[in-house]
Amino acid sequence: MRKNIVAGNWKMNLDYQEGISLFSEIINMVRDERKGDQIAVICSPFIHINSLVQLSSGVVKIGAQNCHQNESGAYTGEISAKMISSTGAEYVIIGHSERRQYFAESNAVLAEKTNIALKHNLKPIFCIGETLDERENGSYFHVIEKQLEEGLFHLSPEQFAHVILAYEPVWAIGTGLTATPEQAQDIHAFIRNKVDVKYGFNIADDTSILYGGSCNPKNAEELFAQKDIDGGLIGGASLKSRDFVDIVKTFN
Ligand code: 3PY
Repeated sequence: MRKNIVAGNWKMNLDYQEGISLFSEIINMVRDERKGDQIAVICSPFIHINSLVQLSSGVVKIGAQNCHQNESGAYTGEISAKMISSTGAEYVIIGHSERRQYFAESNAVLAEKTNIALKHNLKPIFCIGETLDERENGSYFHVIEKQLEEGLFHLSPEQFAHVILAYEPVWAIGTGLTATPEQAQDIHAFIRNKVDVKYGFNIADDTSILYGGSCNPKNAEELFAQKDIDGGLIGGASLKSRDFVDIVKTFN
């Protein structure tokens, strides 16, 4: 069954105390106000993860924002999927456009990160999306297809069934610009169709495809009302408890 998911991406924000305090607000509000069976996830910096898992009592799920592609070893400063999983976290964002852009993460590396995340029972939230240039020169369908084929389509159907997709147009990240609901639906339908061709109708129909890119309480309702949009990956608005929980409640 396809799930509605709202995942916050705190990025590199909030020191330890600030993170705990924001999460405590979020969890109380989600507990009191959520009515449906939508899933709320917070993907925090690594330093918070263990404490958030302890506080969450499963009401809000916890994820990381990245993992290394190797099992373990001499990679100073890196964090492995096994380490993340050992805290009780259940999700990991893979291939956010900021990682692709600032850390030169290629589709090939992201494919390896996906493999190791799945091996350690983390659900990848795999991000795809085009830049402004690619949107303007009309190559965006091709770019997204390539990201899917090179990053994910080596997976078996059983593995792919654990993947959550997030369409994040790069031109809408942190810019205040948002894809219109029609633009987003167009791409989400295209993505679901590619998954259908590769893995068949049932897996495609069950895959949650989230929209990300300046999603906020004002635009979430219209975006999430689209047939192929199953929730959001939320940047700035996840740093405000009221805004984040209002987005979660869009599915009430
Ligand atoms: C944004 O909304 O800015 C995001 O990058 C969400 O991941």
